[in-house]
Amino acid sequence: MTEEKFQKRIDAEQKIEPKDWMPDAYRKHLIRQISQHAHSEVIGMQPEGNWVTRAPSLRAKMILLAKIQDEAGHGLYLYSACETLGISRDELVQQLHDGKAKYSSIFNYPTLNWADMGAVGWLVDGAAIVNQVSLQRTSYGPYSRGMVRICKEESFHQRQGYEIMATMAAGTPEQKQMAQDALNRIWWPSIMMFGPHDADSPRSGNALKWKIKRQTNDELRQSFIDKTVAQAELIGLTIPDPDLKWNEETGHYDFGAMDWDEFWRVVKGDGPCNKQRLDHHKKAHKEGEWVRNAAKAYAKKQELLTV
Ligand code: BYC
Repeated sequence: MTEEKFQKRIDAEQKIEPKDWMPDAYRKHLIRQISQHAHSEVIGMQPEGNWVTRAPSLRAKMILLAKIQDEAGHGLYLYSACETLGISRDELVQQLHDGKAKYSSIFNYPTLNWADMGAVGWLVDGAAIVNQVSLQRTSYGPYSRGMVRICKEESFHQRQGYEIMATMAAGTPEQKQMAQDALNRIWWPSIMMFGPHDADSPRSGNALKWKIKRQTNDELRQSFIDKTVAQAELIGLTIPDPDLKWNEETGHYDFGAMDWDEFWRVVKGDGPCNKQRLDHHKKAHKEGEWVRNAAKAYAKKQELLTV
């Protein structure tokens, strides 16, 4: 098949499946994006795992644990989708450990107190949903199907966070202040999750042409901001952006400038927790080696028993 025919299939909204012919650049683009997405799900367990033992009630602890387990599951769906493109899980993890594969910038910020669990669920999962709802229509079949399943779970995560924020905002003045402080710290990093502005996004051209991405970084960021402002107002919290203003003409909120120096510093490895996150992943991966070996040995035994 030629690239022209491939593009015709994309333009006709046909899904591309693992055994279909695809240009090498399409395959590579997907491996990069899906693996970054998978690594984000798994590294994203760390800032939340930090608060499991200090959750303020048994109910809160159970919900947080379930959420973190869901993130591990999302990582697994995504690694599996990525493996259908002809790369192994081992290679993907190695790329993460060697610093060759990225993961979302947001997870390089610390979670300092319980209110941060609220802000992460509300804003980080909220931003992730906006992106992932759009990715449900991505052109690669296994990625698209993974997204459908992930989105169903992610909407519970967003509510878990919003419930924490609403409860704290309606609590004592100190609790409300903690919720506001978490919003102040996590707001800007969460809107940076959508990536650079469209004009500075080198990957967007091909991603949109191949319908891997269905909307641009700026379109998705705007949609998230438009949805989230009213949610903050409802619980009496203030988005920390003095330039945030409803624009009658465009029908969207205008918002202030993001600190792109900070964004690129974090993306390139120099955020507050980059080293900690990666070191922890390497340690956990090494310590889990015996579990992987045992699982492989068990699978092998079952295979021998069935022949
Ligand atoms: N962080 O040309 P661009 C979650 C990189 S986890 C780090 O716009 P693209 C969750 C980008 O990779 C949410 N790096 O790229 C889990 C590229 O570098 P390379 C994760 C970023 O791919 C637990 C360069 O900057 N979601 O849901 O068109 C708990 C230029 O960017 C970031 C996904 O991964 C960033 N924020 O657009 C709670 C969704 N932004 O690779 C929640 C899938 C940009 O050329 N991914 N870069 O060296 C995407 O939708 C797109 O890949 C992005 C970036 C919008 C992230």
